[in-house]
Amino acid sequence: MKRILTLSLVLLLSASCQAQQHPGAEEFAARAASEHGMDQAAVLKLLGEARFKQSIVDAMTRPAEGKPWYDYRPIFVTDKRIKAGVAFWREHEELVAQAAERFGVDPHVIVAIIGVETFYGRITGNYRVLDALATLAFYYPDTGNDRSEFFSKELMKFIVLGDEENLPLIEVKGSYAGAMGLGQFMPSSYLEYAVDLDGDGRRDLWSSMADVIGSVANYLHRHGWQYGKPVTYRAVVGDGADMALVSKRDFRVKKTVSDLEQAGFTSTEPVDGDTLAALARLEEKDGNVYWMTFKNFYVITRYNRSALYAMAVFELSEAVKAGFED
Ligand SMILES: [Ca+2]
Repeated sequence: MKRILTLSLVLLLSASCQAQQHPGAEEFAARAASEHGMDQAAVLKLLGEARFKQSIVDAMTRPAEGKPWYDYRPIFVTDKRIKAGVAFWREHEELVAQAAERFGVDPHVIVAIIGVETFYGRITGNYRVLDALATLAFYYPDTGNDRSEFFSKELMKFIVLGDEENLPLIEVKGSYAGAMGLGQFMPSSYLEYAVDLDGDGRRDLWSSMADVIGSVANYLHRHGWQYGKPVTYRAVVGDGADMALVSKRDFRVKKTVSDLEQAGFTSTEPVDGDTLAALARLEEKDGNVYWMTFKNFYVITRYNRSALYAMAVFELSEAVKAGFED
């Protein structure tokens, strides 16, 4: 299938603008043609509309996830965000219940993800997604961890998505990393996991609250959410515990709770010995705190691969749930 519809609009609009040539843009356009049957010249024109943004490079080199937990937590787990979460849930109670039931995901976690990502839709990002993805695909900063290929793939998916959902590619706004809408979906996730819950034939993660809530629920579901199961419990660390078992970035559950007990880590809450778990360490002001993390914690890290992120979602979800049930 030729993807010309959306791109032809770009050709018209770009006639009056100064096109920018990016390193690697030619190869990208050639790949778009060979792999996706896109019009190579139109893709090159589109890329010519993308602007390099130093502010995007700067944001990428100082992510919030570089902070210790005691500085990260106050950004996301606040009274204001908890109260707004309860209000959001009450306002959209039927949709949240519908999505929770359909996808088998705990409702308070859906609410908390939207709360952490965009403050329930108040902050969805002011960068043009085209600028964000092109900057990170073609000018990725030298951080010792080159993710330009990841962003190049996302840029390609963004163009595919534009065609599928009829998005105005040179206007769409998002985060500095190119995440879009109330749930901050990257283009690949949008294509793969977004759902049309309100049934109007489009997947709209900006203005359809049904689609937003359904898509977040589906994302968690597809990554293996276990309804009603715990996310994480505090762990007590015994003398001589095997600290090598504490994960830094990979929270896949590989050990049983019994294994971890034998290695010196005990859950503060009762949990079956054959439950699969991992271990996380979070830095409090007066020292490290350890958590036994379960499959659902890992699923939250599919949204953002950071223990800080998953813990913020977990704490916010618990507080919102307590407020909602109050
Ligand atoms: Ca829809």
